[in-house]
Amino acid sequence: MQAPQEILLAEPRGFCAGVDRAIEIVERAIQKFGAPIYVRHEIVHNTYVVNDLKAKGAIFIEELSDVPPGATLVFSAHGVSKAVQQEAVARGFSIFDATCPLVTKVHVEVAKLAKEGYEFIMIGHKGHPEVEGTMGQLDHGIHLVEDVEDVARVQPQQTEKLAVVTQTTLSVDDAAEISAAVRARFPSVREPKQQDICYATQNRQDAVKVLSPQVDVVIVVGSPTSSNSNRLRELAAKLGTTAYMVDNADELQGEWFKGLARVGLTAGASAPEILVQQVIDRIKALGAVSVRTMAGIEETIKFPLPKGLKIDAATGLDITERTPETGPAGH
Ligand code: 10E
Ligand code: SF4
Repeated sequence: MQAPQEILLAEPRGFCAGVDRAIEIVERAIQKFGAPIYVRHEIVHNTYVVNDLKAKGAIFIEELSDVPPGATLVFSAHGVSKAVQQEAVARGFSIFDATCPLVTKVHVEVAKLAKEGYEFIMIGHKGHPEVEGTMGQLDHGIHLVEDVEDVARVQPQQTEKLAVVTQTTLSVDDAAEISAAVRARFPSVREPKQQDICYATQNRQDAVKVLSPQVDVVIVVGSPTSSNSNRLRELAAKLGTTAYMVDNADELQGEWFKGLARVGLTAGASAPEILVQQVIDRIKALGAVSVRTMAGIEETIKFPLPKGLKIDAATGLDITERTPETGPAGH
């Protein structure tokens, strides 16, 4: 059987600005305040990232009752509900909020429209921490729909003031279909000016759309818990290309590549480039001879760090006061 000849790398792939920022927040908090730093939920859904931060002194917890008094606590990039935020403040932790600013933007929109009397339909995946965080911005009045069937079943109390919000990492195509069903059932529904699905999700899915028809198999680097990574694998499969998602190079199986001419490779927004390079090395060891990076959008977006963790680029010195914020920023 002929070995794979070429690896085609999707562009863009891997870390987004929100993930970069969230990891940097934990690393800087450890540097500045010393280990341990507590993190509510996996900072991002990636096994390598979480293990790396554990080794540096982070402790990941789900329940705030597992955080000792006086500790420093970081909220994960997926965001938290008002109840979690309030409990953390009440327990007196020093809090750094690593919620992606694009998730916070959705929270802010929900709070603003709720004040104007709106009820919400949220398109998202049940049980996902981002969905719990966004729905948890209000005590009531947000109805979750996961698919078109749910849209037919949803029962808002009124329909004059109804708005749609979404999880940021959905399949762009599925979300469009579900939004269309919402619009068909509730024609006056208010939709986000700019959709809630973020630039990184959109760009990585667009790249897979370009990549998939050019290759015989698509490998997505990402952890099983990562929603956006799962969507990339699903998308490639929907486009008719065999697709696998792997957490690391050890999960690759030689028979996936036997006799194939081209292997497509991408990575979810929470998957570090080091894992992509290890996957490339392994596929090369199986017989691939060359690597080519697709042409693609260059992402330049970068989010600022929270107060108390900013370091001057020129001097390396802390440029804000020493005390961490009491209460999360950006909410
Ligand atoms: O499961 P998700 O794709 O939401 O999260 P992730 O940690 O794999 O990637 C980063 C995306 C975030 C924080 C949600 N906007
Ligand atoms: Fe932010 Fe989008 Fe990255 Fe989520 S996937 S952390 S919303 S940039």
